[in-house]
Amino acid sequence: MQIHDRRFFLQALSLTGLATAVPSFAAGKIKPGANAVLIVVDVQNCFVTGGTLPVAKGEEVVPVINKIAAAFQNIVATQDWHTAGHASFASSYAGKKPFETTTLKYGQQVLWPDHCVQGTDDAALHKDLKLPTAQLIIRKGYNKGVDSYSAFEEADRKTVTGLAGYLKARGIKSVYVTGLATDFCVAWTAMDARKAGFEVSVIEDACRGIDLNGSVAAAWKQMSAKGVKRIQSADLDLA
Ligand code: VGL
Ligand code: ZN
Repeated sequence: MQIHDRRFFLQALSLTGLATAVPSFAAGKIKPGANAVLIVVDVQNCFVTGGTLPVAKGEEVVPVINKIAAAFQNIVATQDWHTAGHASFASSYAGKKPFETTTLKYGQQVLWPDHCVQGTDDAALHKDLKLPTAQLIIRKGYNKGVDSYSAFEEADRKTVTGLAGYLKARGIKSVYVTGLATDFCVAWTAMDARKAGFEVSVIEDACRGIDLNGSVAAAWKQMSAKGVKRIQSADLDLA
């Protein structure tokens, strides 16, 4: 039977409601190869329930990412890794409250509760995250005066983390981004990966957002304008 015929056959079956009895052929699913990397962004205690900057339902990404990870030969995790008294903390400024903004040398900065301070349990990766094959952990946001949502470059848009060079040196062409938070570190990482010349997909159900004044919708719009693909974990061939 030709592929074409098989598809027609499956369609016909689904019309009769019989398709559930037929095993999936994973037709058209994405199989990440040796030149693909999974980036797991900031799945840390600080960003889940009980953390210092909890993302609503942030912990729900953990089982999804654990499942996806099996399909990747290359995995990089990131950790938000701030100094105490960091410039992105509202507590560093008299009269400022979390989620207000300020202007720093490099531009607008959202001010956050103190979070992900280096070496604290709050900054540790979530205990249920299972990435035994991860090859690199990139820590970011460790320069006291500069934030870094992106795993590629800091908010001054000058200081790089080295991740682009690492991925290129290893022959990586496609980047799949997951983790927390959709509208900040995931989106900035995905857009910077595009800027660095990679093919980029964000796996939506493996991410959760903070959503300040519609920032999740805005982030998807910006990502899409930059050629970032929006996919679901079900689009991957996890066989
Ligand atoms: C993040 C706000 C502040 C993130 C990190 O991981 O998305 N958001 N620091
Ligand atoms: Zn941070």
